Amino acid sequence: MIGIQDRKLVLWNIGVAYIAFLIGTFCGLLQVFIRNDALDLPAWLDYYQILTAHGVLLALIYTTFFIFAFFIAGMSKTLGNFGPKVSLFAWLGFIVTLIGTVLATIMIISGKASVLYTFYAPLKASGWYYVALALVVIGTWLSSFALIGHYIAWKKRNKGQLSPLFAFMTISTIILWIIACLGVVTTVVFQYIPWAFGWVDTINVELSRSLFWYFGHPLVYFWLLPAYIAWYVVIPKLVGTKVFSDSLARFSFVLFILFSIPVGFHHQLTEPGISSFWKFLQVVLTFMVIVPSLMTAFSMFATFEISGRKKGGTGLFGWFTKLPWKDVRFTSIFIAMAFFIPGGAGGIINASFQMNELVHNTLWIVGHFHITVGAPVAMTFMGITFWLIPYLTGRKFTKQLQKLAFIQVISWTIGMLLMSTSQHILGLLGAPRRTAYSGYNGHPSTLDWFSGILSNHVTMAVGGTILFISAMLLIYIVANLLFVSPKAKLKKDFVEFPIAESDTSHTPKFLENWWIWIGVAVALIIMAYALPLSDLIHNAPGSRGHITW
Ligand code: HAS
Repeated sequence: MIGIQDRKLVLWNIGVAYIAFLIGTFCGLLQVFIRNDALDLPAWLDYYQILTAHGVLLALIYTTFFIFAFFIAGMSKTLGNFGPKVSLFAWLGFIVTLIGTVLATIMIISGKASVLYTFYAPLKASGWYYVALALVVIGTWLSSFALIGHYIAWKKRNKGQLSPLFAFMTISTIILWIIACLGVVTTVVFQYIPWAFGWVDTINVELSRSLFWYFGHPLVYFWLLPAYIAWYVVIPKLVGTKVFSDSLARFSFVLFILFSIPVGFHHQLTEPGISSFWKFLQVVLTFMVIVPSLMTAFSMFATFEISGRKKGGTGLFGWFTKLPWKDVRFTSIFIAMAFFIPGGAGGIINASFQMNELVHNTLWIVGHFHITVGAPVAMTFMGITFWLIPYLTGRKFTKQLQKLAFIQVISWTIGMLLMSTSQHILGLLGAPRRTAYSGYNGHPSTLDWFSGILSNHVTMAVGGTILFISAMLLIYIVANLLFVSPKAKLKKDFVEFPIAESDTSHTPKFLENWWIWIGVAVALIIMAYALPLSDLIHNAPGSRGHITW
């Protein structure tokens, strides 16, 4: 069991994560009804306010607090309890991130920041909103430094040894995060804040977007990699086997450090001001960042097959039936993985230069991110929640709660399938994203888009409603695991922190030489970004701010 101080910190992070989840999913529910014309909002509240709150609270805040909860718990479990300095930094990080979150939420709710979670200029929010975003990033950096400090202390005590897989993966994700944040910090501090407070008149829009996406794409891997940690480290334990290959697992994370950053232009393929050459180069690098996900898929299938065969599964697929389907911690994550097959394929379509023309800025993209961050990542976090909270509180994950957890996971699956399928189809037909207005004044060809069995706003609304009910069930389970469920007394009732054995005897030591990977990553970033960014700095025009709401 990890120490009481570390446990408290993890529980606070989880608590804030689920408060953000509660408000964020409620905003999601409102949104599908507004798009369906089934709800009129009061005058002080509008669609873009709700959309911003939904995106920020779920995609940025829920994920960030949950991820740090998982990291802190795992690092404390695998490397030992935090020392006083590490604890101090981690608490400071938590508090600063929380202050940023509260300030950002106040700005959004008071109608001063309806700029969506990508806060594209020249839409202009209150300067305090950008200050809040900067605080969130600084807070995560403080927490990151705490974890790096803890890791360095362990390395000093264990000279020449490879760190445990969980710690290695956490540090890889943190390296990725720190390098990625440089882009958003630069644009927020040097462009948005001076512009929003009126110290300068205009903002270089294309530069700000490019710096945002320098950060925005690795951001999606900051969400995904903690889920992958659970897939690599927790899942083998739940299915009763070892990590399939320690070197493969570490190498896949190294590839994410290298290739997840110099690819941001694939979000800007339709934008003027960046030449096709640089877009093409970054599309090629995007195809490189698909490789570690394919390695992960391979590793997962191997893990399942080895485990199933060990339990007597025969024939080509006999092992499949031997997986622990009755264990909701496993089933939730398995469904998460299954979602990532179409989710990842959709990503490959988005990244394919020409096909991007068809899907960009349509509901297809909204479908894509719901079956990447909204299912593979979120459902893995749910699977983690079911054991992490009772592990920390010492409460029982009772049979009744397990049943509820199954209902929750299945309903999330159904809701997400309905909503995201509808979004994908509508997007292919041409329905736009980032807008409340989607009827084109009742033009016949537009009305036609919404007449399919799956491709209509009602399906989306039904899906959204099921998702909301599922989210409320999850909140009920979380509250029970935190405060209500009886304390475990017998050994069998204590919930464990599942960490699988990982054989490091064949793992090359250079995989943990971070300077090599940071060096290669920086070289790739310079290659992909130096010239186009310099061109934008010198040639892209500035724009005054617009407040359209
Ligand atoms: Fe993406 C847009 C390309 C992955 C999230 N993406 C977005 C946006 C978000 C997002 C939020 O190239 C919208 C941003 C905005 O607001 O404008 N994405 C990709 C590519 C990948 C990818 C190439 N995206 C993600 C992940 C996300 C995420 C992960 C969140 C966590 N995405 C794009 C592009 C755009 C984009 C363009 C811009 C589009 C535009 O025009 O605006 C790749 O990383 C995907 C690789 C994944 C795979 C899948 C591997 C499968 C695995 C599962 C194995 C399953 C098992 C279970 C073992 C190749 C690992 C077996 C089960 C059985 C049932 C058999």
